[in-house]
Amino acid sequence: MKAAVLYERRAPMVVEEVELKPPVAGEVRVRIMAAGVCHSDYHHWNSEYGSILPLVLGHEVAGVVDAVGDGVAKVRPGDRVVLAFGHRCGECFYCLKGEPYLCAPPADAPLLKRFPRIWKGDRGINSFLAVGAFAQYTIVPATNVIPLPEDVPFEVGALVGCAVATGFGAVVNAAKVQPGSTVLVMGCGGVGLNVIQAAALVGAARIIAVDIRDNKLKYAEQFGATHCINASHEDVVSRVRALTGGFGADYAFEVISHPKTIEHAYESLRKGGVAVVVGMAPVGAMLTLDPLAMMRTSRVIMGTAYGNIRPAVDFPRMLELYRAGKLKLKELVSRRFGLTEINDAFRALDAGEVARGLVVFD
Ligand code: COD
Ligand code: ZN
Repeated sequence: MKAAVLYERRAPMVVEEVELKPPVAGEVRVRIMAAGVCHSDYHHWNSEYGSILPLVLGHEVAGVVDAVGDGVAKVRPGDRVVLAFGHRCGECFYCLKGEPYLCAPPADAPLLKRFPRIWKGDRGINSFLAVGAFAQYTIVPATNVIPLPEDVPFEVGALVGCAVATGFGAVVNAAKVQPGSTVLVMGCGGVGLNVIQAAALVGAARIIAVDIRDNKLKYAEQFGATHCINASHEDVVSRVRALTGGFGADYAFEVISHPKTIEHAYESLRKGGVAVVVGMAPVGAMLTLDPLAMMRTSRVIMGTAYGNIRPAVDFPRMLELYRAGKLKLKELVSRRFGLTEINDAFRALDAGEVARGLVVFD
């Protein structure tokens, strides 16, 4: 198959012919139809987060089942599917507790020993987040495969795999935003726009969107923001105070990945408010928070990994919300790229040109 391989950080990915090992027991091979380009892919292309090169990036995918390993009854070749990324061993403390987004399999777990699945001659190539979606095919455990209804386009399905899951999950599963709330959303990219539309869906009264780009704030309004702040020339904390009569926001989501903007999110809260860290800050970054004020104001700061998503439970409900016209997902797709244009797709993401760019396959 063809895959886009990252051999060196910050260097262009190389689209080339590679070999994919066949699926073993419990696994599914999927022909990829659409793969979103997410800022986490960009982070791992750009910075040292511990991923080992060479690597095929991409983790937001929908496609068609192409082959199944022994013992897989859940899907058959020809089925349309959305993929969840990462591991869900089903046996660790967190999986048993219903928090599979925190899955911590033992180091010798078979599901970790599956890699590398992609080879170039005698050199193994890793698959980002156990998916590696910037390729014609991927192999994943059957537990990470969720059926995609016939009437939902592959592009929409792909977005459900990360941007929607992470944004919607942050609001609904992690923060559990209450109707009538004032919600601050910092960063209006593919994930942030889903935080905004999920907040609108659960009945937030005021949604204050922050970005440094006016085109992103336009998108934010289309997805339900009631107020916009351009942080390139406005002070976020004082603007939020002014917009809320000095009170502050009930919830503040940081969907950018900077320690400074996490601090601003926290400082924009009312007493008892909740700041939610969605973005992955650089390794080793630290926050400066006033612990005395934290105690006196009963404020909360929490993290959320992958929107605290349980794919088997949450993907179908997000797909149903799309089918019911309650989640705008087609509107997120602002540009399509072929696999050979992958480096341009990364440039467009970094330049802030797209709500979501997608790599599409014939
Ligand atoms: N102030 C305000 N907005 C800013 C600033 C700033 N200083 N800097 C950048 N922005 C804006 C950009 O203009 C852009 O609109 C937005 O922030 C970022 O959007 P995208 O589209 O580039 O990125 P997303 O939405 O794909 O991803 C953002 C995340 C923060 C989710 C991502 O970077 C991340 O950290 N993901 C890990 C979290 C996680 O759970 N991941 C699951 C798999 S992604
Ligand atoms: Zn992602």
